[in-house]
Amino acid sequence: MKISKEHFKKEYRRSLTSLYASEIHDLTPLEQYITLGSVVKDYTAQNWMQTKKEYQQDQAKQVYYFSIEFLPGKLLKSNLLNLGILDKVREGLAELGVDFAKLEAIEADPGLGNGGLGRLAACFMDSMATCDVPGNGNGIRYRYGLFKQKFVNGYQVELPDDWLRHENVWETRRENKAEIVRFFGDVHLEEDANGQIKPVYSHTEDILAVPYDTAMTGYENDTVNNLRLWSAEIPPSEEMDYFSEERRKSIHSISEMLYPDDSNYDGRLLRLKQEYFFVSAGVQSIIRYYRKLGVPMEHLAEKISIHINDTHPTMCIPELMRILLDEEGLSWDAAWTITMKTCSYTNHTIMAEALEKWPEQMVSNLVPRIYQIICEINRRHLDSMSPLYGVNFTQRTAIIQDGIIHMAHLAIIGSHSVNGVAKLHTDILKEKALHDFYLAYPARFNNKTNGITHRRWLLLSNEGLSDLISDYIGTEWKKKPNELYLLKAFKEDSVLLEKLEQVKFENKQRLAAYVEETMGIEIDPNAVFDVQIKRLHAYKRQLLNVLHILSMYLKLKESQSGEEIVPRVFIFGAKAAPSYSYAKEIIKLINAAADMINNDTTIDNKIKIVFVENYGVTLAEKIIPAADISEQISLVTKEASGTSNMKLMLNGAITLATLDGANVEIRDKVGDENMLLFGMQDAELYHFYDSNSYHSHEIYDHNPRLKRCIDALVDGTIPNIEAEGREIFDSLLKYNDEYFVLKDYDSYVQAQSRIDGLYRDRKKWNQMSLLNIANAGDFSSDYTIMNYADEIWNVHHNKNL
Ligand code: 26W
Repeated sequence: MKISKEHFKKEYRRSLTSLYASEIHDLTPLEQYITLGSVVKDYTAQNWMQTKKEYQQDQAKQVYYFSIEFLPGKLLKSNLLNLGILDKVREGLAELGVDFAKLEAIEADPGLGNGGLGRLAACFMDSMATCDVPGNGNGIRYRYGLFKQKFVNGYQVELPDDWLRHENVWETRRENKAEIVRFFGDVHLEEDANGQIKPVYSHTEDILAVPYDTAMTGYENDTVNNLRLWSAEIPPSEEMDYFSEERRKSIHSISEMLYPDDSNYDGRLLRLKQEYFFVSAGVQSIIRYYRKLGVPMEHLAEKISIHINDTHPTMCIPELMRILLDEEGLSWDAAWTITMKTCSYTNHTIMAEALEKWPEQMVSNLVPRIYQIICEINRRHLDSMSPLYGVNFTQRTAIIQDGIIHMAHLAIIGSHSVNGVAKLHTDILKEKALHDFYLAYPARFNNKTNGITHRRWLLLSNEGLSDLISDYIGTEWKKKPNELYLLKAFKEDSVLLEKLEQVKFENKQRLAAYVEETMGIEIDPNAVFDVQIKRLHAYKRQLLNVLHILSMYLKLKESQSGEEIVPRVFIFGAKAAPSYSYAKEIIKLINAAADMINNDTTIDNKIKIVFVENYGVTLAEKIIPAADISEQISLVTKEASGTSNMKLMLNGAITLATLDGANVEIRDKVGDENMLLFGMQDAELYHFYDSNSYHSHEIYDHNPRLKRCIDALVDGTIPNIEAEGREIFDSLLKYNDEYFVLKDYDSYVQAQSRIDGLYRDRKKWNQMSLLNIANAGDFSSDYTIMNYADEIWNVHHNKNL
């Protein structure tokens, strides 16, 4: 779709006239933004309809990506980039006297996710559209997204994220595609007129699920896929008669807010309701579409692929069985075969506390028919497995155990594919976490290492670097990201290396301006920007990072030798789940350390700590291009993959990492010499677990430098952390340091100490930076999605990559 600047300007004027019947300058920035949004939406509408029509006409196999979280980020700039009109629109608006950046700032960032899982789903939507994969996202349109984070006296405070207070220009309400979702009530099976066993429901509580669709534009192709987010509303049937406020509340509560836990299952009924709500609405709408194709139900798996993003959408399996059995009248075996061929599951974590285990009673009460079907799936699993593998094995893999329903077991038993999100993670699933299932279903297990969309995380958020790259290797890399590899040829090109340093410096200046403006902290763009941005979790070891900063600070203080260190700015971005008190204590510690160090005039600004508030997608786009060091310091085996590691690598940061998750594959690509590796490897950790021989206190007693900064937690060195310091001190020494912070401390400090020397050698540093960029193309989610399409979903994708 060729759109000229003049065409855009005409469209913009036409749109503001029809929307507001007034001149540009009489409009508020919000109105100017909404006008722009509606013009861009029009530009996508044609292709959106065309894409849908073609999929139906060609009866193309489609994939439905079920995820309880989506973190798309702001869509204005990415839609303009994908339409290929970003520069034209920016110039056109400027000529109309409108500042594009101002309008961009107004757009809400839909925080419909917690972290890695939700953002991955968004990167996948962008890549599916760009790779011409017939992909549909299916989730929940939360009225309130992930809480807004504020620091009050260094403590995290959560505020509601009212992201829909202004109109959301990108969504389209599809009332005519609404579905009814049934909860509670009784179900009994009865023989109907033609002898078929049919469930009869009574006293159910029905909810109207109304879909809101958002266009997912592909990059410079005419493909526009769909993200469908469901909203819970009062069913028309109930509109008329008496209606209690309480009932109204309970209906709306289903899509009211996102649960802010990102790796801690806490079995709330409302969460289970949310999971069945978007699953049932989604599967029913798929079957409604499929019936229109007029293809026998037996062939469903040839036309439809349902992907289960972690265990939260696992009820897709019994829900599809319900429809095939109860509405389509298929036999159990026929229905089961179709269901398994249609469904596939991705595991994103091995953390025990994150695995969903729902009380049988709660499930049977809320969704009785689904519960009946889960029981039958479990019974048949036990029947078929015990003769082959014996009772113990079968018991361990059972879905229902001691009144608990293990959702991961149901997801695996009901899917034809089970994948991990990085090589090490998938090996751990096979050898440890899901070993029994791997023995029973080896062919189902496969690895799909995560990826990121290089369009948002480089083209959009780091235009300086993108332009520099294109100056040297052309623009093919934009569509073929592994062409970034061509940059290797320039590693001795000092002009390029200097320009690379300049681009990084300008990004750091921009971030420094933002930090000054929003936090009043002055940071030096010549300093090393050392970045750790991810959810606050003990296994991600933000504590190890701050303990090193403390020891660096204390060393600086004590060695009045004015030791010449390269100035450091340690940048943290992290939200803690509101109920995760330990994580909130670490936030307080980091902020208290920041207050102390940032205001210590004796260290000549050599060290600064900047803990940015309300970290999310939009802030990540500001921080990542300015990063020199990427902190990926989780305890080995705990981080399934990580994706910020890939984003920071793509923007030229040097990765300081344990050999955990996808850090291993980053090392495989760029080489040890272009990273900073430290810490235990998985075998050593398993030895500690098996021998139960880890005693953190011993390390504390024999390492004075470490002891000094751990004591600083409780000896008043750091003001205002009495309670938190004690808690953290005890977690390390009294409760034996669950995440081996003390064990990895020395090698971490050692790796950190290499940074000064490397950073001072600007040519060396810039070469390392260039080689990281050159090797990051392979982590584009375009390749990840093509692997899913070829090896799991068996759906079309374009071959030009
Ligand atoms: C039940 C509460 C809950 C909510 C979310 C449990 C678990 C989750 C997610 C699975 C946690 C998550 O986001 N995991 C992250 O997924 C990323 C994408 O695959 C990985 O890169 C991260 O390593 C993993 O921690």
